[in-house]
Amino acid sequence: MRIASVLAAGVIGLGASVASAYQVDVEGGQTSVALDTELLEAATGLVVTGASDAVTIPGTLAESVAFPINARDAESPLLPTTFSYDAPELAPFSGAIEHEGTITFNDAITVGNFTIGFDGARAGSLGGLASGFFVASNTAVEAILFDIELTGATTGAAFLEVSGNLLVSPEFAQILIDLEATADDLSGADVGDALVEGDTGCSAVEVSGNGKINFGDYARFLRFYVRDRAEADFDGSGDINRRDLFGFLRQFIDCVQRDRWARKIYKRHGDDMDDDRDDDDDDDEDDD
Ligand SMILES: [Ca+2]
Ligand SMILES: [Ca+2]
Ligand SMILES: [Ca+2]
Repeated sequence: MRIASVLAAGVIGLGASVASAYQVDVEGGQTSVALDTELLEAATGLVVTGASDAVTIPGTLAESVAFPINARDAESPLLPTTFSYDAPELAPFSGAIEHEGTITFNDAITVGNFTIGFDGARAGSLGGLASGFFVASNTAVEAILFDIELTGATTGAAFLEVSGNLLVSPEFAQILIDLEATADDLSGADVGDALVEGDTGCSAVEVSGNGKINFGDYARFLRFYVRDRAEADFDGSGDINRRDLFGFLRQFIDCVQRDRWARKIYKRHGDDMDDDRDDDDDDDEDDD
């Protein structure tokens, strides 16, 4: 997926509502953050000394921690996630991805409950690297800490995966100078990586683990069901019965339709953008 074209379309889409594609809401998931702790310590003297209970260790990236993405009905003090996008592209998009969890530096500076948002005015700053997406802290330290340089984006009806470099924002650079952590302006320094793994409400039926909703998932669920295994308790009731099968089927069909519809629209628009998801629908090669 060409990131520049995604972004351009996203920026254009911010002001207009486009009704022709399938809107997908991010409902949960997690964002992994791998800070370059050696670089950070050498440049600023900052050392991570703690993390709150909500933080998952390790995260998906090597040497990372993960922050859960808040639900769309999250209640104060947490912020509700509002990010939506049109599948299978990431554009247009709107809203923000909100997280729970904090980390503390030097037993003194706590940042977290992060917002990943987008500000078109930031796009192209920091030597052209800033995508416009940023990471803001919503604790006592209330500031944009990082601009995100996108390094990858894979989207669909079933999932959202976005990766990027964490660049010290101009605001964070000033905070570090004010704290006398450094005398240098560190704006734009790449101090880590982030990986957003957004749950779009279809992950419950993506049981084969290949990121697509297709026949392999249905076949695998049926096998769980017939063999009466705990994985078939789709509604979480503790029993395995027809309600689980019907519940699965209903959501499975909804998610397959979303995915198909999104792909059709995508084809109709005649965009020849690289698509790593254009293989056939009954691809169930990982369904052993
Ligand atoms: Ca990096
Ligand atoms: Ca699958
Ligand atoms: Ca059940």
